[in-house]
Amino acid sequence: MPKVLSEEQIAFYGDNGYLAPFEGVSSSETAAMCDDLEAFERAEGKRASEIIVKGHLCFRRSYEFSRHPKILDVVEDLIGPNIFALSSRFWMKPGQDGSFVSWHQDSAYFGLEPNELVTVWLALTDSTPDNGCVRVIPGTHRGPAYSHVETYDEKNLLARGQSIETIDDGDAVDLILKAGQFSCHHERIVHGSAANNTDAMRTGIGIFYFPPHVRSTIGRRTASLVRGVDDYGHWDPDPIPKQDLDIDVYAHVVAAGERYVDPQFAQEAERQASGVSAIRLHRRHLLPLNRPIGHEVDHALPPQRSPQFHRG
Ligand SMILES: O=C(O)CCC(=O)C(=O)O
Repeated sequence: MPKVLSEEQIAFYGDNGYLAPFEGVSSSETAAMCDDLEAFERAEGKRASEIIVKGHLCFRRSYEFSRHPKILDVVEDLIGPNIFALSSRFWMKPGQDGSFVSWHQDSAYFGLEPNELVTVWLALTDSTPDNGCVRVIPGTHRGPAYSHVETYDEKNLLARGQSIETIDDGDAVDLILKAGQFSCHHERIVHGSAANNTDAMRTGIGIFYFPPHVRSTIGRRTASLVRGVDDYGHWDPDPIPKQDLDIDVYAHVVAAGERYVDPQFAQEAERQASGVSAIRLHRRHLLPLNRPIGHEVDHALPPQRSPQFHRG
């Protein structure tokens, strides 16, 4: 018996690979999270989107979001009562700067088997076609694992600019969300987003959930059990942040981010995900991003400092 979704919604997700919109967190919580991110950017001199993995462990508020009952109730109806959070990413798209996300499948890079992960994309600002909301191509989660080219395009927000070069996007659907609402999409659905043509930042957090029987195909890794029990033991526990930018937790996040962009790790993920139809690699150097920070905030961050993240 589903908790919050109707049988029709569950069937729609099975057929189409996405569902939206759902009411998630309040507008005061989304505004406070945006303030946290702006404070981080001001203090660190880099974008919060450079935290390419496990952003939910970096701030108390994002940690609470990752365990929010309204979010987990929907996820539970899609993948069952026992739920791990693998990772998360702040997706910040400044107004008029041309950033975009190319068509891709998350499954090509997550190194998971079977592919049952659900991404929750929680809007921290309104997310619309004008400011480059997430777009999905319905039903593609039931199709093939596509070949991805790694472009490392500076304007592509993906860690490697991974792109499906040829895809019919005539049926693409915009996932339009108000701040505080969220969408869900399947690990294998083809999705992306266009540039932000407004003057304001578009921000969301994508949180990646999977059931405990899912294994890592790229060695032992960590994840956070956010609901239920783990009867499989495939995953080691992530640390729990006691405060924003908790120094030990942050070091764990940095190490996981470095592993994520490590070429050997990446190649193994690609090999596992795509089998013999290898992903073509067009690698450039993995340089930290040195773009100017767009806006400033007044309040200070906790005193801890962080090591550098690679570019997300
Ligand atoms: O935020 C975006 O524009 C893209 C998000 C995305 O690719 C994802 O959540 O997997």
